[in-house]
Amino acid sequence: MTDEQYNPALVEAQARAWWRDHQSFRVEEDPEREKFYCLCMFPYPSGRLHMGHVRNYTIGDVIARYQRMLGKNVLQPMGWDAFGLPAEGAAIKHGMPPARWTRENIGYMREQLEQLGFGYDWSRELATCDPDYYRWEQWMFTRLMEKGIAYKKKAVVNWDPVDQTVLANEQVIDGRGWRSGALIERREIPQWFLRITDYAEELLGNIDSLDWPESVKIMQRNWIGRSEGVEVDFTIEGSDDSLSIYTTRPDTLMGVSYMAVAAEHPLAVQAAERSPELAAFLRECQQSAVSEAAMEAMEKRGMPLGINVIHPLTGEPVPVWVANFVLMTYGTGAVMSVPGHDQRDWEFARRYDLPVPQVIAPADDSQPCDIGQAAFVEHGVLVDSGAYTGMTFTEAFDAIATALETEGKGRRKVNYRLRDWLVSRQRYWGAPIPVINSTRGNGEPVQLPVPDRDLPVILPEDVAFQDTGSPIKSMPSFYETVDPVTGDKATRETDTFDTFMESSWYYSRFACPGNDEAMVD
Ligand code: ANZ
Repeated sequence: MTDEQYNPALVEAQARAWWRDHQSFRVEEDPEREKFYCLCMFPYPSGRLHMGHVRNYTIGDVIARYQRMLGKNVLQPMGWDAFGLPAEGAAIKHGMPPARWTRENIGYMREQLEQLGFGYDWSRELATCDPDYYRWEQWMFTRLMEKGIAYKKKAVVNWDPVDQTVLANEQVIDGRGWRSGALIERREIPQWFLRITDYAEELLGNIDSLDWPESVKIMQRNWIGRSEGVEVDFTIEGSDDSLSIYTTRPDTLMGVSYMAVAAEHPLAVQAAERSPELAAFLRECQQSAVSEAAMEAMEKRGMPLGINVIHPLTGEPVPVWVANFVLMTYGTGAVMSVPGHDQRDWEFARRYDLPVPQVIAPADDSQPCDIGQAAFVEHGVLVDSGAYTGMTFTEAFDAIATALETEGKGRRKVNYRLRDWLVSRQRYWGAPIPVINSTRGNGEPVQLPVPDRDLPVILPEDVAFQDTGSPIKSMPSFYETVDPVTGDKATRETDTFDTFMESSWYYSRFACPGNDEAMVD
C-alpha cells in the first residue's frame, strides 16, 4: 500500500500513540527555556463536544504548537468546569446522581478531545468537582473571611422559583430565568458576598495598562461605572429623620418635584404598614426582576406614601413616592426626581400628573429643548434656580455641593455601579461553602470558617433527589457538626458556591495540580 492517500484512522492513531508513549506534551519547569502558557477556557462537561469546542480548542492548539516550534516550554492543560445546575436537571430527569452524570460526560468528552489530537498535558487534568480541587477554593475562602472580604448579609436577589436558586442579573432574560424560563421574583435572603467593590478604584486604574482592544476596555470601565455625585439629606416633615438620596446632577436640585424610593426602602415598608393598597403595590413590585435592563424597559409605576420631605435649599415640602424603577441596591435606594431633566422621572410625572419644572436650558441654540415633549437631559445653564441661575453644570455642581456641605445637609460622594460579588447558591451540585454556623454568649449567631485541618468539606455524591430542592439541606449527616472552638453542636452552611468561583482561579491550579501542601508551588 502506498501513502498517496491520507488515511486518518491509521495515521492519526499512530501519531496519538507516539505522543502518548513519549509523553510529548508533558511539561516540567525548566528555568533554561522561555515559558509559554496557552490556556483556553475549560469546557462544561455537558455530554458531547460541539463544533464550537472544536473550533475554539483548535485555535488554542495551533498557538501552542507554534510556540513549541519556536522552542518555548509550552504548558497547554485541559480540565473540566464540572459543577453547575444542568447536572441536577439531568439527575432529576434520569434518576442519576449528578456526580455520575458529570464523570461519565467527562470520560466521553476526554476521548473526543484525544481523537482531535490536541497537544495537552493530560497529567495536569482537573475537574472542579474533585475535592482535591475545591479544597483550595475553600481554603482561599476562609482566608477571605478572615480578612473581612467574604461576608454574609441579607440581600434582595433574583429568585428563580422553578430552579429554586438565585440568579445573577445576566442570567435573567426578559424577566425570566435563563434556564427554567420561569418568571423571576425578588426575594430577600441571607447570602455570601465577596467585597470586590473595595477594589473598584484599583480595578479601574489598572484597565489603562492592559493590552486589550479599546472596546473591551470601555465595557470594563462601564461595568465598574464610577460616578461622581452628591448625597443629599431631605428632612422628613414632622420628624428628625431624613431621607438621603444620591444624585449626579446636583445642578438640578431646584427642579425637584417629588422623591422616589425603592419598594424595599424602609420608608415604603413603614408606610405600607398603614395602607393595604401600598402593601399590595409593594408585593407586586416584588414579583418583578431586579435587573436594571428589565427596570429600564418596564412601565414606570408608583404610589404616593403620604409623606413629605423638606427641600434643603428652598424649605418647600416635596411629596415622597414609591416607584418601581428605583433600585434598592444602588446609591441609597432613593432618588430626587427631576422630571424636567431626567427621562424616567419625566415619564413618571406625566403619568401621575406631577409638576415638570425647567431649571436647565441649553447653553446654545443648537440643542433642541421642549420640556412639554421630553426631558432635557444634557448639561446646560441653570434657569429659575435662585442664586444659582446662570451657572454652568460644573459651577453649579460645586456651588450646590459646597452649600449643602456647609449646612451639613449633604456630601460629595463617588459611587460605583459594580456590586459586591454574590457567591452563594442554594443548589446542591457545587463546592460546599466552608462555614460553620454556631452561637456565642447570649445566643448571638456567628459564622466560623472551617479550620484548615478539616478541609475539604466534601460534598456527598451519593444522593437521591426528592424534588428540586438541594438534598444536602435535608441531610443531617452533612450539616450536623461541632463548633471548632467550643466543641458545642453546630450546623454547616448548606449553600454552595456559584460555579464562577471555580472558573476564576483554575489557571493557578494547572500550574501545581498535584500539590496537596499549598495552592501554588
Ligand atoms: C437627580 C437627577 C436629575 C438625576 C437629572 C439624573 C438626572 P449614575 O450616573 O449611574 O451613578 N439614581 C440614583 N440612585 C438610584 C437608584 N437607587 N435607582 C434608580 N436610579 C437612581 O446615575 C446616578 C443617577 O441615577 C442619579 O442622579 C439619580 O437620578 C439616579 F436631571 O438624581 B439623578
